Amino acid sequence: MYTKEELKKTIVNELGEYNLIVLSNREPYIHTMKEGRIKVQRPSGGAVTALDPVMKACGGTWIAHGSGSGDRKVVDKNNKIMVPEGDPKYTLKRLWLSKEEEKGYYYGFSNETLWPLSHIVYQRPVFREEDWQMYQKVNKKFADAVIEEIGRRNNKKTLVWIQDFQLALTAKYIKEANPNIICAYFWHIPWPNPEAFRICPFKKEIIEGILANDMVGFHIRYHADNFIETVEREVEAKTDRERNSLIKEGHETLVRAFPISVDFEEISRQVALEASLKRAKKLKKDLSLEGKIVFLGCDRIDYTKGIPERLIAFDKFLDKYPRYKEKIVFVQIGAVSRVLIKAYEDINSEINRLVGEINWKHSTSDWTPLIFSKEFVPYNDILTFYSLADVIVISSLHDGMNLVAKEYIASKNDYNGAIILSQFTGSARELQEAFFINPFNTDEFVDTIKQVIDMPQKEKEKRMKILRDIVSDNNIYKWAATVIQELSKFYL
Ligand code: GDG
Repeated sequence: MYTKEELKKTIVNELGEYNLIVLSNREPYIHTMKEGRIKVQRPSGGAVTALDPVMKACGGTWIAHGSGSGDRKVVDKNNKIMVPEGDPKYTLKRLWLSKEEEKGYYYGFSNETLWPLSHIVYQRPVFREEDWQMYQKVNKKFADAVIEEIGRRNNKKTLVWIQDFQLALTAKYIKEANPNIICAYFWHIPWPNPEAFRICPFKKEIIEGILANDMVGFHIRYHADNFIETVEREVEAKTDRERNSLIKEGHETLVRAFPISVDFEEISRQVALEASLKRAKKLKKDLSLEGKIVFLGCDRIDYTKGIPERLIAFDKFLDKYPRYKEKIVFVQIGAVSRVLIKAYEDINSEINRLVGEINWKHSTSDWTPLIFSKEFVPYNDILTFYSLADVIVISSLHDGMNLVAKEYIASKNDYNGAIILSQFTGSARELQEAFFINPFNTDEFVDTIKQVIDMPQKEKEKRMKILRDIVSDNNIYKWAATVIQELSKFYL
């Protein structure tokens, strides 16, 4: 297993005198005001889950949008705070956005344009000129924050590691201000095929923004290849097949696949703690899960995650195999997100409606088949839910990687668990011992639920053992080290 100590060594060896700055829209810690007191929370979302352990291991500065109601109260005059609280390991520098900026850049262009454009789930992207203007403005604001930060650092060499689709143009603005800064970019969601991307009115500017980076990473080769094909069709650039890079106006961008992961060891350790075992017992009792087969869904509530599809499959399963009534419970947890957007309001109502209908149809006086909580769940409790669930169901219609699958595997110290996994997730490429489904195919989904229940325990354990070896060998520290090593080979 690749350890955080090894990552630290890699950073010292490869990054040497470089400063590391991470940029992302979402911050890793949010301070909120509740009843006059400040509380700190780790928000839901894949990029934060993956990068927080990396930053804890290697230090540096993380610049992100300060979105919490208590965020301004706790930062110093440079908008900085050391995190995590109690055991500070790196600097979080917050930048502030007006309501207008957030509306156009985040809700509008990021989540109503780029998100549906990149996920092939038949949700029509919205193209609004005013959102695009705001997206450019805020991307520039992030770049300015980097330049301001570097100004204070006496010209030390800097590597800026930019995260995700909200910041596609930032490298361009950084390079305009200082071409010596090395920029690496990681796109956390799928890159669609060129036919899907070509409808975007701002496609050339987006591609050119991304090509300002020195390296661009995707989760899987398929997304990287889609990106290369898109560039070849849309702008004038040369492809170097040997180096797997794109050259535009003399500037080279390496294109790589780096499958992201989780902190396997830490999750494994957390779920084994006495407190966690106690919490699991209590949760089972409180939710009447004792003696039941527990199926779990855990997602940020999003229309890409295939939540209605899994509820419908569960409903059909109970229709087809009524003998499982009262023996099985499906628990769906995970926080609502992007609530101001109509498509998210719609998916929330659809899930509420389905849960109501399915429970009404199948429940008995002492059994409710579906438990649905859309409240934000503290991360420790998420891990506890994983540890007690017999099966996790991941039915994304399209997903860059999906970290829930890997978190679940890391939590199964006793090998007692199974994964139903959509073939349209990035993680499906690695997790070959999962039970695969096409979430659009309800009958196959129902049969897979049955197959998992029927599979002998020994066989399930064998599969889980293989899955655990895969995730522990390819943990988040190895992911980060591979990115740094690849950059260092060419640029540092
Ligand atoms: C994007 C890409 C890619 C969920 N609800 C709560 C909560 N979560 C946590 C989970 C997990 C994370 O959020 C979700 O990560 P995913 O990877 O499953 O999905 P996205 O948020 O869509 O992430 C995805 C990822 O970026 C990384 O590159 O894998 O494909 O879409 O860690 O545990 N956490 C807490 N409360 C919740 O209610 N604390």
